[in-house]
Amino acid sequence: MSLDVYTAATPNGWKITVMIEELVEAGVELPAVNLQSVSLGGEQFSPEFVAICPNQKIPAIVHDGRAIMESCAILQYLGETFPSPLLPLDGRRWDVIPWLYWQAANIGPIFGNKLSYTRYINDASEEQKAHPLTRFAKESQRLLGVLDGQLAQHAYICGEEFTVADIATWCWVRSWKWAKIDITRKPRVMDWVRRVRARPGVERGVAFGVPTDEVDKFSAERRARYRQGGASIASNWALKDDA
Ligand SMILES: N[C@@H](CCC(=O)N[C@@H](CS)C(=O)NCC(=O)O)C(=O)O
Repeated sequence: MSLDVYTAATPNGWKITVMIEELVEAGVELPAVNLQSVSLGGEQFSPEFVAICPNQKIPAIVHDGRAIMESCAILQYLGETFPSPLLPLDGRRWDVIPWLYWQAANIGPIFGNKLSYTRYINDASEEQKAHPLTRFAKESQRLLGVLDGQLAQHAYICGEEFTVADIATWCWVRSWKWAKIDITRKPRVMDWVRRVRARPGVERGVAFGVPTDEVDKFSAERRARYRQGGASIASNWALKDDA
């Protein structure tokens, strides 16, 4: 029985490759993992991919004949199917699950929108972008304050153990420079970003789809490629065609 992972080199995609590598680090025996790179230049709309992921976005997995979409649902599924400290299955589960939902409902959309307005949206004027940019920048800072509050109490978001909530949140917060979201005024958040990055499983997970010397940096060529791909996603050309 294999585990098929449909992903790409993006924050939501890396959540799953990091999770797989962290499960390996935790000593879990996984089935053969089959990583499939999905080109976000349009492959996400192909009938084959939509049959697996009706929402037309990576990541998605197929395990044991079951297709699952939504990165945080996948983290929960993998955490429950392959038990490890990454998702406790006793009462402490409820220390973690709300923070996984928090990431999915807050950090992902807000950081994602801040990134889109900062780097990708190219069919709106600076004036049109000003209000959403301010709103997403302010809300990002509020969310960083919430994260900081958790890290003031313990080493990781939900306690002293590294969990799926850290994986989900870190994969977005680590891209703070790319999204131009200043975390430098939050030393605890900065420390956590570095501490998580130093984990061998994380190191291997974020290397997916990226040249070895560009894991934490963007070359000019990769910046241009991301801008182009991101612009078509942020401006939703596929939906415009239907209008
Ligand atoms: N809520 C979804 C968001 C997934 C998502 O936005 N994926 C992006 C890449 S990070 C994507 O596939 N974009 C392609 C598109 O929007 O067409 C999740 O957490 O899985």
